[in-house]
Amino acid sequence: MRLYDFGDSGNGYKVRLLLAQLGRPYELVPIDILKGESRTAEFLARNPAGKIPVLELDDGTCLAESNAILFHLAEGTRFLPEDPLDRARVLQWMFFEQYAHEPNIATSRFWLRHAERTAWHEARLADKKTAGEAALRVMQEHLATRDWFVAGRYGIADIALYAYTHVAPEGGFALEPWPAIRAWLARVEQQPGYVPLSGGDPAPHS
Ligand SMILES: N[C@@H](CCC(=O)N[C@@H](CS)C(=O)NCC(=O)O)C(=O)O
Repeated sequence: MRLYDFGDSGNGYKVRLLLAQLGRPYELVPIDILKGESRTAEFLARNPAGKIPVLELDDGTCLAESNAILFHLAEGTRFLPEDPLDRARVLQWMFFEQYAHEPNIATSRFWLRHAERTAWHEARLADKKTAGEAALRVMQEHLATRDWFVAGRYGIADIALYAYTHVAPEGGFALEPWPAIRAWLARVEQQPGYVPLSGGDPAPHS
């Protein structure tokens, strides 16, 4: 199994975290998205959308979209419930992550870390701040009365949302106003097999 990935990507990190927690070996193939390596003909043959992460199975089949990869890898494991309604709730939170959270929090983080800051970016950062904070509010309210997103246990909905929430300050989103989120981040980091996004220890959240 091979994972085509970019080290600073939270979308790629979701997959790395689950693979570590599953104890599944894989070959990491670094793709430098800042140098256009996700847009070469060779890479587009693996994912026509030109985005990492891409998981290549041992038979050469490729699967893209971080949350689809999580769903596939988690099948039959403790990270994905069996109950049909719970599985739909996992999808509910992963679609929320892709629609309400990632386009605001992850994109702001990417622009602040890697992109040139133009007036165009500044205007959009302001809109993304409002929308990203709305997403954090939804998470805070859900977690105010629960330890985990779905079915009372840690799973791929938590992994999908953890990836960009724990680095939200790098996108200009303070976590101080959200105590239930900070407590949940700390719980995620105590899970067996947890690995950080990059080499060092995660920042404390509480
Ligand atoms: N919805 C996709 C988003 C993937 C994505 O945005 N990947 C970024 C890095 S985080 C990328 O590959 N960008 C390179 C490019 O667009 O050329 C997922 O969840 O996997």
